[in-house]
Amino acid sequence: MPTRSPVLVDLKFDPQTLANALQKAFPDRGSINLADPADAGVDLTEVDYAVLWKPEQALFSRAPNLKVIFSGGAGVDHIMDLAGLPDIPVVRFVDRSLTTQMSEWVVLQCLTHLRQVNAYRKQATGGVWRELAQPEAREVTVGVMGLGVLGLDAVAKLKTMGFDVIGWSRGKKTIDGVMTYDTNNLDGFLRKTDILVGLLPLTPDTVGIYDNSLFAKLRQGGALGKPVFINAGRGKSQNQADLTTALSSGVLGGASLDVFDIEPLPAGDPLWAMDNVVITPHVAAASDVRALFRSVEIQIDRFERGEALEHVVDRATGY
Ligand code: NDP
Ligand code: OXD
Repeated sequence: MPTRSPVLVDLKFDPQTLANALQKAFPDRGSINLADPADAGVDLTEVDYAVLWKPEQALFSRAPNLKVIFSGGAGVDHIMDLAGLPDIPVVRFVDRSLTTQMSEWVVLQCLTHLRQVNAYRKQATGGVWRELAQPEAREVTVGVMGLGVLGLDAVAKLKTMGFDVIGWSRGKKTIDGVMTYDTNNLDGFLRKTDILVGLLPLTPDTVGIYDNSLFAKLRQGGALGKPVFINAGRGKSQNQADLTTALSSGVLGGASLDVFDIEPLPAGDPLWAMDNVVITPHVAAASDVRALFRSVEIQIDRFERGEALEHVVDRATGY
């Protein structure tokens, strides 16, 4: 029986969690963990498969015979930008738990702005007992940009909470009870949107897409008064200077941000001090590394049986 190639693992995750998960992963082929000093200098020339999250830059010259690359997360921008990326399948991580976590975060942020959690927190610090105007979820239109695995689940859960939900994607989608738009009618979508949720991948087409002109087209005077921006896609899709100006000038009434153009968000960034902004440190949906390795095992088995891999990135669109 031919020897099976070990799986190369270069994941910038918590090293202990990674080491624990690798004890039971890939029992029939083993692994090479670049986070383990004992594996750091190992010869990678015969390795077929790699699981990567923000890998080392020189990886592809060290591992020139890879057959498939698996992303450690749903996003693949950390791989697609790498110099020397070989022309082999790149597979996204699609997972129930990751999807569920993202929808929890999105629904939490929409409810936070709907129920004015920031304003009540500010009142509470001053000992103020005052009721604020309270629209119902159905009076608020949430516009979701990106109707992929994560966007579709978020749409379904926002609808369960009673929000009026609309969606925008590159290709037109049909979703029961949801008005959908494609790239031919971004403005029509924005004009109806009170809370904008960003769940787009980072690609050449989506860099800086959330900018001044986009924020200016969101609906003013809706049930929340001013529009709100929520982003858990990628930080480089937001023009952060424009976003900061839109928040301070009142074009936007608030924001919830999990992703930033520079991460960690630098100390002293004006966004930290804005009381209408919720900041989380890129944690909306974290990969469960055990589930990741199980999924990689299943996909390798498919590949070696000659079946098609699932969730392969389209090189032309970059996601
Ligand atoms: P998918 O690939 O399943 O979906 C992407 C969606 O974006 C699709 O609906 C696609 O349109 C749309 N899209 C892509 N490019 C454009 C464009 N130029 N114009 C309009 N629509 C576009 O991705 P996922 O839903 O799985 O994940 C989305 C992103 O979320 C990831 O790429 C990652 O960056 C981010 N993420 C963030 C996490 C966090 O913790 N903050 C965790 C996990 C993911 P179409 O349907 O027509 O193809
Ligand atoms: C992902 C992420 O892409 O965590 O999975 O950002």
